[in-house]
Amino acid sequence: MNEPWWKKSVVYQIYPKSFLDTTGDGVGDLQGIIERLDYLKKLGVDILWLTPVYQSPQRDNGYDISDYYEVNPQYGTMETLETLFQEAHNRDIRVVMDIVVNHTSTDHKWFQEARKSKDNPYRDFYIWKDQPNNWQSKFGGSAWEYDQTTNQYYLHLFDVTQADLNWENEALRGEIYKMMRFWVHKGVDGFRLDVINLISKEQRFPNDTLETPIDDGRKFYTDGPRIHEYLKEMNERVFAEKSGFVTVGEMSSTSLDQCVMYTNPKEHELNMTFSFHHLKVDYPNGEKWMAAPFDFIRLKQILSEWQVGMAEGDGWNALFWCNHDQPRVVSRFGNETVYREESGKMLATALHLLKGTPYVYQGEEIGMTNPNFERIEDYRDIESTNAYTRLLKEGTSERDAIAALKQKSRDNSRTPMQWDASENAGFTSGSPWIQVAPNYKEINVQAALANPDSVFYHYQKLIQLRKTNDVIVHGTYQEILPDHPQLFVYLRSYKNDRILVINNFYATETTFTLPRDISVDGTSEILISNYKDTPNTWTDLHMRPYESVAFYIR
Ligand code: TEU
Repeated sequence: MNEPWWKKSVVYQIYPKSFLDTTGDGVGDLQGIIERLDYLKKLGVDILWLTPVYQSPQRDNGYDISDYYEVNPQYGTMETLETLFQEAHNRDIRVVMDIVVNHTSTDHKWFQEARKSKDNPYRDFYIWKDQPNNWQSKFGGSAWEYDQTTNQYYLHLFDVTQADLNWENEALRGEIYKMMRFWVHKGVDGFRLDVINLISKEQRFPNDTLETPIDDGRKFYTDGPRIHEYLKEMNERVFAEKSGFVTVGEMSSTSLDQCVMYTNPKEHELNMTFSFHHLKVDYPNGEKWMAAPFDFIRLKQILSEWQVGMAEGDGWNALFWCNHDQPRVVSRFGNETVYREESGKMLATALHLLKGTPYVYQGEEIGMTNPNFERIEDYRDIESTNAYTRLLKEGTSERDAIAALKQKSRDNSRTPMQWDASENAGFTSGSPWIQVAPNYKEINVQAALANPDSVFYHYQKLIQLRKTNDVIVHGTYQEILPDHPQLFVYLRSYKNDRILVINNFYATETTFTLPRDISVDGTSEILISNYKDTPNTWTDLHMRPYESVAFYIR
């Protein structure tokens, strides 16, 4: 079957600020990434996704761009970035850049011009109103900021320093496409498009009810009225220019139907989408900032719903547990202590054998955990520190507020990459911009590479299996035992191949019985497992703590 190359690929996400510092300033840089490309090659990944490295005041760690055409000097120079592209391509690794076009930094020259006067040529690059509606920022507080100079308010769905762009303005769209083509001509192989489903706003800007955390205005700008028109235009004027160009859209609060439309090839919009419903199963009543256990049955339901729905609609999932905005998956859905490696491998198998393109977030491949910072002073993320302030103001105890940040803060995945057991985990010779997780002496790349049974080699094997097993890329998906309280079990089928994947998400042992038409017997070949002595024939179908196994079944 002649399928697009990115369906067999695995993507590695790098958060440059925390990857490797080669200058001693405590911040990761582009040269550090160049020096670790052979490590990525050993892991076997095909695509490298770089979060933003453009000029930025770093209020939101680069998602607040002040110049799309310049590299942030803290990360290096344009020449170093071009060398990175070249060195990655020399290793047959493609590079995807993060593109943030829902908003710019208020330091951007467009905004600096726009705020000068109501008739400034750049005024309509942004969204200005005489009076704000009641929409709320995703980082807390009103989504509108008063600007005294012209006695109007501007919209910011995120931080006050991240002003939303007005996509209704054709001149603005033309500037964005011109910028995108600049990076395509630089040799970039694809884009990750930040909150791209928020760019089309309902032009009446109506109030919302504010009755629940999701009645905050998002229904009037999420998957908005002209979003598909804009994405088709973007595809035609930018992506279509380069054969094999890969695009993944980050879709905040979206729906399955929308993601089918975004990624069905007949729509000529995007190749795949990130959706987050499976990463909100530990948000009680939709409230992120509360420490809570995750709802395992709901997690399985969502994963299955999206597997079936995207396949039926000829859409394509980006598969991920973790990124720079999410806690470390082994802490969230696995076990960060006794069964850290077993659960890290189980989670990898559970995700990578699904239908879609898997994403590995830096450090996930060695089972890095949340740092469990106990002091607010150790947190750096604007969303987290805003939430902490709000929680205390609302009467939450300091203990519960810290508990919420320990579980949910975006800083959980932004601590420095743990390279070895030397000071600062080999990340920097200086003082790191954010503390290294305390367990770096045990959990680091050097230790992982020296241990043939490490999480690293489990990821390496899964990445390899995708290349040699069409059933993983093309197979149908069927959940088995959906009501089992501990096991996530599914069957993938393609032509004469069937693989059964069984994952125990808990530290307790359990047994199960399979449907009559599925038998695991002496002819069943193990594809991958996370215990060294997994039997390939079972009489009592017994699963040990966090045990995971994938069988070929005939
Ligand atoms: O994230 C958008 C987004 O939805 C998340 O920030 C989410 O709102 C948050 O994690 C709470 O669940 C993208 C980028 O990934 C993020 O780093 C940026 O802060 C944000 O957009 C604004 O550009």
